[in-house]
Amino acid sequence: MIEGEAKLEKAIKATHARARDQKQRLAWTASTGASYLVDAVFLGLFVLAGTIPASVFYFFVAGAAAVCAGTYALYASGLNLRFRDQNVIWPQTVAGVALHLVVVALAPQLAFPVLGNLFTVFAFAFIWLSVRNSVVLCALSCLATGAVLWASGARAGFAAATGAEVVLTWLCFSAILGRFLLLSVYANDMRSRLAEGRRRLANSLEQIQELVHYDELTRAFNRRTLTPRLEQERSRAERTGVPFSVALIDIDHFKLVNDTYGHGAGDEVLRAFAATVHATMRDTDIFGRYGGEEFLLILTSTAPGAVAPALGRVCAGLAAYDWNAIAPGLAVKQSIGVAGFRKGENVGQLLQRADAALYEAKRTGRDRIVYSE
Ligand code: GH3
Ligand code: MG
Ligand code: MG
Repeated sequence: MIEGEAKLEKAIKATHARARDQKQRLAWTASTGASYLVDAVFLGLFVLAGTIPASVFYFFVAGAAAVCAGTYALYASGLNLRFRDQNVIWPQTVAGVALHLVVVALAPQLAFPVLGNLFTVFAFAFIWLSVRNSVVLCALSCLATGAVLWASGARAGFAAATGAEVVLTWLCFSAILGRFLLLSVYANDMRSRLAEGRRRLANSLEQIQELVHYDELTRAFNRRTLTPRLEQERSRAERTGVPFSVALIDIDHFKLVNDTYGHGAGDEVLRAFAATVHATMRDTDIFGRYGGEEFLLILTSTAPGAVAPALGRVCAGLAAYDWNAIAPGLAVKQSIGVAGFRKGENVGQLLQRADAALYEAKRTGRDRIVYSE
């Protein structure tokens, strides 16, 4: 994919994600509104029960409506996207705390249910605010609550003079609990989404690991994996004196396969070729795709003079494979260059000798194994 296209796709994805977030935020405003509505209903009932004056109710409804409308307007206009706090949590929380404390100041006889209700505001805020902002929120709220309670003095209470007030206060606490229950549902949902995200990340990581080590088409080791394995064999052989050999296997006239039967059939041949070598090679040997239609087989603990049985089994497997199943008339042959490790040489030199042997195999008619001198 060209760079411009990649950038465009990224921008489109970001736009979609932003739109989804904004939709989610608008939905939150609805639940904030519903929460304030419950509070307003309780205040209204306390007005009817004669506990507080109607002015407190009107003040609360006006304040809550202003907070909800302001937040909704910010989300709907997209202005919130210009802030660092895109969810506008901080202003909403400060407004919520202020609103509750003013109600306590105006109606201290309801101090405790209203202060209890404040914890629903805190609970939502703490999910989103940074630890620093949470500390600031706690400190400010403590100070402000202290001041309001100090000013309220002995009038601060929890409205339980009549049966109606007792029931209302009890319902008020139950409603607070109910909202914590909703919060728990939300936290659980968030936890399971996080777990899902973690699972997907682990899957992606597994895929990336696979891409790093294996060839995508044939699922054999790729060159990146083969090189350090070769180096490992070399240093082992150097240290212990146990020999090893390499066989470069190149499919003959593979270009012709592509040209005659199509690239898809060519891919299929590469897959079947690698799978057949895998099925017939020794478990202790190492095999991978070295490039295009060229494969490398590392024959561990085997001197070049002793590779014939192992290599013979691989060649017999390839000869027996039903290539016609891929395309009628298709026949696949290969040339192999073998070199045994010589003490003191490096991996590059070893491969060069195997490549020279492979070249010789091609030059002398293909479909054969040539051993490096
Ligand atoms: P030779 O016998 O001398 O090895 O001839 P050749 O045709 O096998 O070798 P050449 O190097 O001329 O062509 C190799 C071809 O392999 C060319 C390239 O398009 C094809 N090839 C490389 N990788 C792939 C692949 O992943 N899929 C397919 N279908 N073809 C591939
Ligand atoms: Mg070839
Ligand atoms: Mg080749």
